[in-house]
Amino acid sequence: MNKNISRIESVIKDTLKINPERADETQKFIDMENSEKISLLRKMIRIRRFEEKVTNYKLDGKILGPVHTCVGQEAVNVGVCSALSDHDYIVGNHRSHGYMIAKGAKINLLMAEIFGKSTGTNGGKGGSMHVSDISIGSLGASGIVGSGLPVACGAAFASQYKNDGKITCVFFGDGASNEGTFHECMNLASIWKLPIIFLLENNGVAVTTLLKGVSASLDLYHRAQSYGISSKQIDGQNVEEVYYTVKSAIASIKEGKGAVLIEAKTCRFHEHQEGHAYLRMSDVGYRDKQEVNYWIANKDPIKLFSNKLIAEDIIATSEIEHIYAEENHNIENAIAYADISSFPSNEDAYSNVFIK
Ligand SMILES: Cc1ncc(C[n+]2csc(CCOP(=O)(O)OP(=O)(O)O)c2C)c(N)n1
Repeated sequence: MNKNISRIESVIKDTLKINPERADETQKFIDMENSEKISLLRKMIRIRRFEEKVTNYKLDGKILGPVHTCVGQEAVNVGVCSALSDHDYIVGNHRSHGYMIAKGAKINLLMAEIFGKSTGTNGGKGGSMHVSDISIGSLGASGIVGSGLPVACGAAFASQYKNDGKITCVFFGDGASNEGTFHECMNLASIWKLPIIFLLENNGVAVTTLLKGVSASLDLYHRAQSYGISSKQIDGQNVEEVYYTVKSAIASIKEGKGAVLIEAKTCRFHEHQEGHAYLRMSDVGYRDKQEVNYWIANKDPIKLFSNKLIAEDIIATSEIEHIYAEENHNIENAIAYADISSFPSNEDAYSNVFIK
């Protein structure tokens, strides 16, 4: 038992170890309105409730195809997308529901897409791993690990070429940072000084492979330095730190200093993939319940931010409960919308295949 506890403590210490000497970006942007702070909290709650519902429906067999949720990682989604402008671009990966919601996706359409319905953001032909919506600047998502990086470099190059002032942010995990595309794209973005943010969500695990088993260093932001890209490691469970760091990165890119890499240390509370029979933490043994319970008790970004806002007298507990009730209601509506929508028709198989 004691041996197990010390193993868990050491995993926790390793996984969330963040450079304590990092510069505090929050000092540069201390003017955030209270209403904006509450909005950050609301968006995280929206994502959490959305993902919990999706998990239940997947486990009930009502959603076809793989589903990866971002429960525990909401502060990264919300901090980043709230710092970006509406016209900026994002490129996701297999775990993209949260980025979409944080960037302003309509949850009815997103839910319908995950249910594979024709009313979805992608006509029901994408499903959970391929959600995108050009109207909110979400360029695409893909289940091929590391494949978003070159797409994002292309978008950033187009913005640079057209001088349209837009910034592209690409989200990827620690697993993707071991793909060749990561290194190729970092080099390209550096020599072309592309207006791009590489947002590395380091949750310490890729499916069941612990980072510490495959990487000589648990600090991945150092990798950017070898490509001449400025980089920073931050606490991905602190939504304000994420927000301010991205604001600072945007300012630096707008000054013409080129690409930035941000490594947000974070934790995934759920399984890699909801309901996958062979990847359960308990069966595979890469993680156990005690460890996950530790994350939930101590590193839940919503609890941490709620407590901070309450302590600063910015919001009352009753108001937070009200936000939960409203978001629950909207998500129930989204489920009802997805449920009554129809699946794509046979003819739809031929639509949106070629550009006319
Ligand atoms: C090129 C490629 N290799 C392997 C896989 C199988 N796979 C799916 S998700 C995943 C892990 C990705 O880990 P990470 O990038 O850290 O993202 P996370 O799942 O932690 O969010 C892997 C290996 C894949 N989909 N594509």
